[in-house]
Amino acid sequence: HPRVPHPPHRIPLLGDVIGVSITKPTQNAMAYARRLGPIYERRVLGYRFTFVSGAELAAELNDEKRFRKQLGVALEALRPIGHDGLFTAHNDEPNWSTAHNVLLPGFTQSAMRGYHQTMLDTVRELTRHWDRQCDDGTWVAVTPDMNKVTLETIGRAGFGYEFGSFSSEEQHPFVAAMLRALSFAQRSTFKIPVPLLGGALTRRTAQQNRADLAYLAEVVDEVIASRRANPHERRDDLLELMLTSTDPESGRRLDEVNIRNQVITFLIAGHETSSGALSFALYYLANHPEVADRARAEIYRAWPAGAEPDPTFEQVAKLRYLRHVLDETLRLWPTAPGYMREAREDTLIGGRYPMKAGDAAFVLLPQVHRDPAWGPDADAFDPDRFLPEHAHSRPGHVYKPFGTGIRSCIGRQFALHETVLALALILHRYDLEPEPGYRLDVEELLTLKPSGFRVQLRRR
Ligand code: MNH
Repeated sequence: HPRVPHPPHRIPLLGDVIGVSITKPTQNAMAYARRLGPIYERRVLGYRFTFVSGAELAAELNDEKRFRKQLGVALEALRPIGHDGLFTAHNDEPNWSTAHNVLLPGFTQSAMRGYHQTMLDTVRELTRHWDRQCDDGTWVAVTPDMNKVTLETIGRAGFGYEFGSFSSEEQHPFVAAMLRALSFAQRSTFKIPVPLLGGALTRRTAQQNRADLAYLAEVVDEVIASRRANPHERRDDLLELMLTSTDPESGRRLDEVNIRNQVITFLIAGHETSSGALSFALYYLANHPEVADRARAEIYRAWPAGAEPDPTFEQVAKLRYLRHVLDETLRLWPTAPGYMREAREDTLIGGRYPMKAGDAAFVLLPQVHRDPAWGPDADAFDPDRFLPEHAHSRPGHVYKPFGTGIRSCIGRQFALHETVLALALILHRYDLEPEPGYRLDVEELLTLKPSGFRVQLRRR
């Protein structure tokens, strides 16, 4: 069998540490993929990482019959935050299937209908906030405001809890604690202090991390307690499902500790990635006026210009072009930049690279989504790729911004509805003037987000 390519300059013991980036690992892995090809291996401090970025190999890894999710070191490092919550649970942990079954009814189409009004109210808080910064030359920082929208949305729609993000200029302390905890987790991936990799874990940061985790748990306990204190306010939401329903398959219910783990998981998984998706979409819309105009034409057909739109669930679901804008955004910048897949049995991938049962490879989505199989203009932003009549020119089984198989994203429909709704109201109401000279700077903290992207808003 041929050897899997690896970077030149392998150092004894340390391995391929030259060029490792702790702050931008995904973009770093993408740069190596461009040099080393559709599959390559990196060894760092005794760990071996295989990166797959070619469409054909990725399609194999996505096959549930041969492969399944593995947490890998990155998600293992998140266990102190998510424990056995859905995202960080091992495949065979009983709480995974119990929680999956208990929560599924919270993600049906009829459940989405139930969240629609809450999502709409939250976006209207954003536009009220933005109306105050319109037409006066203010540069509005996009990503922090998208964080506010998506945190409020999952808090209110999922758990009936308001963070009050729009009543203060500052981000909610939950967000600050969460970001520090994620950053600590990212830096603790290699379990040993590696100042060499930019990740000095001092006693002070460890102490801060303990305080942050305790604070996250405290907020979540308050979310749960406020529901328990108002039992008459029964709602159709995720918290109600977890507190009251039984897994029809096993007859089991979720215990107190696991519910807390799920709430933390949902508050993080349910807002970080959607916020990045909205921010990247606004970046592309602001920089492609012809795309924004086409999206507006569709939006104004539903809600004529000049009047306040009052979107229904069905109208939002019918915004096909805007949906393609989002699909294309998540092709170029899938905000969850990949996932690990482990072999169920000994196998060969690409017919020639052996993987033993339990061996894993990381599917490097942004690179898979730019494979030459997407065409010669794979790096260009073009929402029309997602027109049904162009399906034949897209490679099969590799467009996976929401992951693949049984462990794929449970919140996919939730994310699509909230983001399309938000983009529709924003485009209906404002022209977006991007800051001249801004070059896309993608910030990484497990998820990807545009950093420092600002716009001037003009009321239409
Ligand atoms: Mn989400 C899993 C991407 C929005 C809740 N999500 C995943 C995975 C990807 C992903 C990829 C699979 C990871 C893996 O295989 O290791 N998620 C996204 C993206 C968006 C998103 C790109 C927005 C855009 N996710 C959301 C929202 C919620 C959510 C919104 C909640 C309301 N996601 C989850 C949960 C899981 C998950 C929970 C874990 C599911 C499981 O393993 O059972």
